[in-house]
Amino acid sequence: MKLEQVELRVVSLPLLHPFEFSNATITDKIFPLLTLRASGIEGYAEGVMDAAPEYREETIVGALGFLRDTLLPQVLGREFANPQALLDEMRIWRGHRMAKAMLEMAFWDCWAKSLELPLWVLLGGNKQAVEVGVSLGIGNFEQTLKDTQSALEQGYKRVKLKIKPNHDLELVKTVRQAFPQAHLTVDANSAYGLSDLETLRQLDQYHLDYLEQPLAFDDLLDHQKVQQHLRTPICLDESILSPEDTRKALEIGAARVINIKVGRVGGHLEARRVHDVAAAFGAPVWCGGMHESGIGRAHNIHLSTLPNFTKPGDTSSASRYFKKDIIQQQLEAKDGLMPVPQGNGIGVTLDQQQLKAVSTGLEIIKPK
Ligand code: OSB
Ligand code: MG
Repeated sequence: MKLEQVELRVVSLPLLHPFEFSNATITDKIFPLLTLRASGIEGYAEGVMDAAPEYREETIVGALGFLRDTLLPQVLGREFANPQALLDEMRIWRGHRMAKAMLEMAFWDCWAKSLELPLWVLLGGNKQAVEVGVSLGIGNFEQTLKDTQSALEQGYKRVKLKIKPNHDLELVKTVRQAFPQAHLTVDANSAYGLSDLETLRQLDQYHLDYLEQPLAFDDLLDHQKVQQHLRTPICLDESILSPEDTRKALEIGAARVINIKVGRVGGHLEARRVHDVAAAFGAPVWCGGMHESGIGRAHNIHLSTLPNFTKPGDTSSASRYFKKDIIQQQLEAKDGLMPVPQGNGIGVTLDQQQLKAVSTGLEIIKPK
């Protein structure tokens, strides 16, 4: 496919409810959207980096600069036979996985459309719908109990609670008592250290499916030290940027479950390799979320059709997040199952009018 042109813009979608996690509170989902035109076909992807580096190091301005000044000048105007050829070209640059993922994912969308196949078929998936759960932000106990009940009534397969020091054991105890049979997990977004081992051990009594990212975003070794003392499996999110990270984490026993975010690890090829490495270790994976719009959500759903995605993902109904999405279709789960869009490529199309209303800074980048 010949890479002809890229459009970059920044989209700002107000969230229906502010979302608090251990390190930040998000009120609007702000993200860069990339439109690729390759061999006359348009493909789409969104970046999962935020305006500020509160999750990992990458930021929106950093990604736009890297794409505009470094990556795109090198690849625009050239032919790439498949996503691997494009990935090989990007290998010389360190890091910037979220930014690289934007181009790689849009390329997959174009490539699948050119082959007249849905993305999930090309990726090698085997499901028409994927199991999903919800991620609840930090709030008061009463609200969390209400939201848990409502999610379970709607059939969501798992409820994840955000925790932080002093907002942990009492919360989990309360929710567990109210819902003795529910699949519950917690996510600390790196809020704890080794000195919190006793608190983390106390979580064992609430039979959580897993404990997500308790320690530093860039650590594996201390996770291994904590995992040794826990019955509850640790699931790594922030710490896993690559298939190599996955191998190392599973080899030393730093985790037993892996959260895959296609944007965080650098695109679908890398995400599939993370999936394959985890499968080789017998470790389940699931698809994380970053409050994506319909474009990123559709990519996530397609990826989740791979066979080792055996735990429910965070790609719940778009209507839980936004009043109005930027796509024409509605990505809504029913009984905890999210249908996989069946058109070619990612199978969703932009609502141009809504996109215009919520985006700024359109840049059109062509070959030099
Ligand atoms: O750690 O999984 C996370 C949202 C933003 C940044 C990080 C995380 C999250 C979520 C929400 O947990 C997942 C979602 O509902 O999209
Ligand atoms: Mg997480």
